[in-house]
Amino acid sequence: MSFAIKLPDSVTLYDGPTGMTQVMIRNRAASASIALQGAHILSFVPAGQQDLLWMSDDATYAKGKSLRGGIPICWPWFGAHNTDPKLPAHGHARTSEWSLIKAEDLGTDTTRLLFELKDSTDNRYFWGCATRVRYSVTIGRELSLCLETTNLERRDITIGAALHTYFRIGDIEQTTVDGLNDCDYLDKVAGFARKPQTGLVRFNSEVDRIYLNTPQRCEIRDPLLQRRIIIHSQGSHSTVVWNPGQIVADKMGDLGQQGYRHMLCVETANAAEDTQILAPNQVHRLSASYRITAY
Ligand code: TA6
Repeated sequence: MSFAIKLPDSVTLYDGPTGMTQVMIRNRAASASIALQGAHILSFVPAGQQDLLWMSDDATYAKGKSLRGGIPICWPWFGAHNTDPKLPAHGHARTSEWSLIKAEDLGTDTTRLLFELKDSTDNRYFWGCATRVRYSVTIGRELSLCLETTNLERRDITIGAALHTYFRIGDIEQTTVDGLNDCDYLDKVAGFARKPQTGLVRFNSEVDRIYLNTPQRCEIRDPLLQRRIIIHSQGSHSTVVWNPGQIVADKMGDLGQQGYRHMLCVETANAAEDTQILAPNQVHRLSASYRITAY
């Protein structure tokens, strides 16, 4: 496949399911694949380890459809649009085409890619604001992400966002999240009631929460896969924690057989009261990095 920019040896392009263009990265520390639709990271496998990410066996790979699993980018709003219910949940960045504008090796074990959201009809139709949106993805021993929004309007704009990461886990009922102790959360399952978190976050039914004033570090503890996933965030003071539980998962239809047991979303976000107001020319960066360590 020919391409406008020069690609290093660690990066190749190929046609994924239903002809969707995907980028494959292989260096000494890790391999990864990313769909150009949504700049959607589908897998990240550090050398000698299991995938950090979970993709549903029943994900639909179709133009303009969000993929279930991996790392969807929620932008320019998180969740439902706050005034127009007809607009797509989580915005349109996750279903729009992105361009790969740069790819470079930083040594033999790190590769950095830079994507830009195309200024598409969707962008103008759903959003209508002039912005530059870039997404830097660094693949090495850890996976590092930075979503950068620049306001090109002559007025303030409001941005909500999340890196809606689906982590692969051994079993949801044995998995916990540490680091959110003492934070309040908005509980979507209880009409967004505000509640305090005490201790570890545990899962035995649907959990759908926006944690507020969250620290820059939290971790997923997974005794079955014998690993911990350390999450570092910047430019974010809200963290979304989501697992649909069996009842909601069965209704969703694209989570696969018992898929909900093997996924957990912990999302570095700008959600609820952490939504960002950007002045003209202001740049906001939402960053996350993920590292796997022994349990
Ligand atoms: O991030 C949690 C959440 O907003 C949940 O409320 C749940 O609906 C999930 O995202 C998936 O949303 P989606 O639009 O991808 O079906």
